[in-house]
Amino acid sequence: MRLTENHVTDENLYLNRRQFVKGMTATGLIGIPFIANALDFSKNQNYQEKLKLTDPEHALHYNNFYELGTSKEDPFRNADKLKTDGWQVVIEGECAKPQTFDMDDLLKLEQEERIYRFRCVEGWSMVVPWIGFPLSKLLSKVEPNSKAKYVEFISIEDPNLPGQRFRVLDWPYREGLRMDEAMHPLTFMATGIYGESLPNQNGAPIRLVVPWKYGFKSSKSIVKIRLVEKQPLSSWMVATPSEYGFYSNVNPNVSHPRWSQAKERPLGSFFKKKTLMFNGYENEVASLYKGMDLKKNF
Ligand SMILES: Nc1nc2c(c(=O)[nH]1)N[C@H]1C(S)=C(S)[C@@H](COP(=O)(O)O)O[C@H]1N2
Ligand SMILES: [Mo]
Repeated sequence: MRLTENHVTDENLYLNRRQFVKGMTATGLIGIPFIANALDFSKNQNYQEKLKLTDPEHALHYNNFYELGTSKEDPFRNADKLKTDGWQVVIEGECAKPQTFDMDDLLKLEQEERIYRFRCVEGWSMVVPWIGFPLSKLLSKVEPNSKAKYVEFISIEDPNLPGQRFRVLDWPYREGLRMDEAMHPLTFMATGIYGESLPNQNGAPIRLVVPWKYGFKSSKSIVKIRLVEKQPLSSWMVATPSEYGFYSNVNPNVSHPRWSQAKERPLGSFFKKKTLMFNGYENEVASLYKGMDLKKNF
């Protein structure tokens, strides 16, 4: 399965259907289950940029989560197929104190809210308030050693996930970051969104958010984090090597092989706007890539 431009333009179709569903709710025919548990968190004042937030109606129903299906509404529709009870995150590899964390342990870390821009490689974008903690806080608990040059993220694998019955990707979903990217203060582990626990379709119970990279780098439903010496291969690099490189930093000057990345359409808007270098986080992250050719190192 390869991404097509249909994925970019099918939102209108989806919107019409949502309007219909909304209408039915108003007449009391069906209810849309909304997200359940409130989280304890504080707003991190350093990340409260005054950006127009995406309507949750879009961010919670127009998703990419191929484990739950490849159409935009599949993850919401199949959300109950993802079982998050007893979830654990294993951290292993090049570190002094490999550990397995229960979700309770992770929720005991101080939870903060941050408003971030998010840009999918397909050309849509959103602005959402995530809740969670910086990945660096978690990684420092296992004490990475000097061989830990990269971090690999492994998502859930479960034969009951409808999307994993098909080999649209080499399961489980895998992504990676360089160690300095992983330890960057912007790199975030999200446990919630819009003030509530993450809904399944957005990657419950815990996902990565790397706001200066295309959305596919932000792995959902993570079960394992490995500290490794060599650059890991991501599922997308295996599936479509000509399209996806390891870095995948948002860059309006480097086109996707089949479309321009100069503009993006915020979910819920009919108009496109210019895409910003590093998705607007250039001041924070450009120094990570000093001396690198950003056209070659897509
Ligand atoms: N495990 C997993 N993580 C994933 C994906 C996926 O299919 N599986 N899709 C990625 C892509 S392409 C995007 S754009 C974002 C979408 O996140 P959202 O649905 O919360 O907006 O999740 C990313 N993380
Ligand atoms: Mo994406």
